[in-house]
Amino acid sequence: EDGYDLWLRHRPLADAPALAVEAAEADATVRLAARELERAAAGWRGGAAPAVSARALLIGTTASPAIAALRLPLAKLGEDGFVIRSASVGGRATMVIAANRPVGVLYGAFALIRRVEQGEAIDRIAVQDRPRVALRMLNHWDNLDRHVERGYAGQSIFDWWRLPDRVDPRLTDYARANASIGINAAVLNNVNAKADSLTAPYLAKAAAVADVLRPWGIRTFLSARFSAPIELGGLKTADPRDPAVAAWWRAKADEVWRAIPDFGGFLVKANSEGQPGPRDYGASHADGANMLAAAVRPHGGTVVWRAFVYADTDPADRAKQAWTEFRPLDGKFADNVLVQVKNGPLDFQPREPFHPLFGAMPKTPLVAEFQITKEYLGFSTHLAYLGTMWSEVLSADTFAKGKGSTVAKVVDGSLEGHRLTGIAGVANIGTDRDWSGSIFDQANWYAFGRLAWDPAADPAALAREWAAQTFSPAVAAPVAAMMMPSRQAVVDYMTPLGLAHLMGTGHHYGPAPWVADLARPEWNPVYYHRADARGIGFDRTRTGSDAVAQYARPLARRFADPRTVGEDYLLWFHHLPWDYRMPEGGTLWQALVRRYDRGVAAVGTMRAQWQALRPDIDAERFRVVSDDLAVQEREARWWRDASVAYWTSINGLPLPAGAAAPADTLDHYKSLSFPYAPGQGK
Ligand code: BDP
Repeated sequence: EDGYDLWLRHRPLADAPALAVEAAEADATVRLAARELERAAAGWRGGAAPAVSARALLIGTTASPAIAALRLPLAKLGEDGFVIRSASVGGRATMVIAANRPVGVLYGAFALIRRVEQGEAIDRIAVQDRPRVALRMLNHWDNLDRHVERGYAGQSIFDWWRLPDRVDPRLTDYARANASIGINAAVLNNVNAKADSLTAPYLAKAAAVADVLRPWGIRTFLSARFSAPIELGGLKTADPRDPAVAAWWRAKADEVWRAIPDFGGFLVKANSEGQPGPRDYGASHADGANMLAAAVRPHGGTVVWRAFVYADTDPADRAKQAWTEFRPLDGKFADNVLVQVKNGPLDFQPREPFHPLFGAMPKTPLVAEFQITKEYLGFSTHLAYLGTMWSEVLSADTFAKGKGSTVAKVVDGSLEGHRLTGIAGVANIGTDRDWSGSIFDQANWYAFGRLAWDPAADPAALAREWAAQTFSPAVAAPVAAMMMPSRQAVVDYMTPLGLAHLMGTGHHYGPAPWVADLARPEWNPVYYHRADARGIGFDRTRTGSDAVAQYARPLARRFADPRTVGEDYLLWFHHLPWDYRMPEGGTLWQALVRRYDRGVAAVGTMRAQWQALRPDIDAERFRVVSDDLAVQEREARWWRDASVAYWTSINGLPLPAGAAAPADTLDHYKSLSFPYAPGQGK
């Protein structure tokens, strides 16, 4: 049990249902669905011979007469939805999985398997389901040399060097795992893109990957480097308004679609962190996106344009820059452009308020971008279930069109009636046997797919669902009980009460709130916490950067008052004196130290909970998780001690009564360096 099988383990079940699967048509994807059902059923029987009286299971699309004749309510279930129910077929009681398209049948097959493995009786299963979001997309930050930026699970699974001649069978397992949770798009290369990925040899390689993904309902996308016309085409400019540039991209798009006929489109990071973009020529992000959109339009392609930018518009507050730059562009994007917005205004911190662009660009479909890989939450060593974090963002109310205008409704298009919709997750997948660098990081891949399918899904239910399949139904509840508070624990021991961006320079590993010497002010942790002898926190009210004004009125008012903002975003929006009185009693300083201690204690609790599960978990996975939890506890303490030592050096205050002194000196914590920490950009 090294974790390779993910949540698709299909272990023996008591009362295992025997299935006689019949595919109603010869389609490749429907055949895959049949094979998945047979494979699962064989696993449930645990090698026992197939039962003589197996349950009939008919699967297929409305294109087959057998399914069409059943007249199932598929009209409203769209391209990817499905129905599972019992019916009488030729006078015989039969389970049916039916859909409008083959991929819906595949999703139905995985849904049936998922339910059986959670203990549902197969003949009680009756489901109608459809995804709420059209593009459910992984973004791989994988470089062509297989280094994965912010990757903590080994090398890239895309072996560009050996492709297209050698196609790793692992890619099939990757596609299958994605399909099992509804993911239907993958961007194969890093947003910090090389133009090389658009050359003919690399397109042939990408085409070989696309061939593997296709039958599993996954479309291939590539990140495009905006200056490729210069680097590959020998043009003098990449100015989107230059007709030669537009012509180059049109020809390139034609070439890409010749290589990959169902290619999805381009993801673009422009004018951000050194990447080229339209702003280099005085053109806007809309000019750039629309030029590309015109190139891909004849092929039905999509441009996903990222809003993660740094701009000089708001030098006083980096968190304001994307809104200032993009909001005026609402209504200016072509209708095959999606703008991709990170969940928060800064950068995938353990906690941020939702990005103020959600709800602020009603005419533009916005993709929510989440980071599955844990760049800022302890890499793949710390156990942090992110389903709760993403759900917190998706259920946040933007108040854009009054109460109930949640981020989920912005993203699924229902608030403004957009049909082109998407959710993207920065993948945590690599060549490690367990795919994600740890067993529990698989849960984040899983929860991402399931939340992209249904942004209103309950993260606790998803945790139980994952645990039942990954371990066993018997431990689903206690494993989920470990997962649910785990992300708050990370917030508490790293960046409590709304603090952010206090990690070590470059690699983002470990605490470094003291860093103040980096070239750009907004790279420095001190820029974010602004602690001095009197207080701590970033004033984003009118007396400060006024970032609160980027939110809808009722929210802006709530955020602007330290008494109503709530503790989660307290120091995100406010600079407060150390002796500020907290609603819980005592001072801000006392509350801060209490949060650090609470975070460390929560990891101790997780360790104890895991130990109690020893009899129910296989030895191999039990041990690796135990080892990682020990590291996490040590590192949580390090975060707490280093942070407390630093804050006391600034505020000169004694430790609150009962709080332990840091184990080491501030100088010691400052002296630590990690030149070989994994996943760094390069
Ligand atoms: C930051 C990462 C950096 C990415 C960037 C992005 O540190 O490696 O390139 O986001 O999203 O969080 O483009």
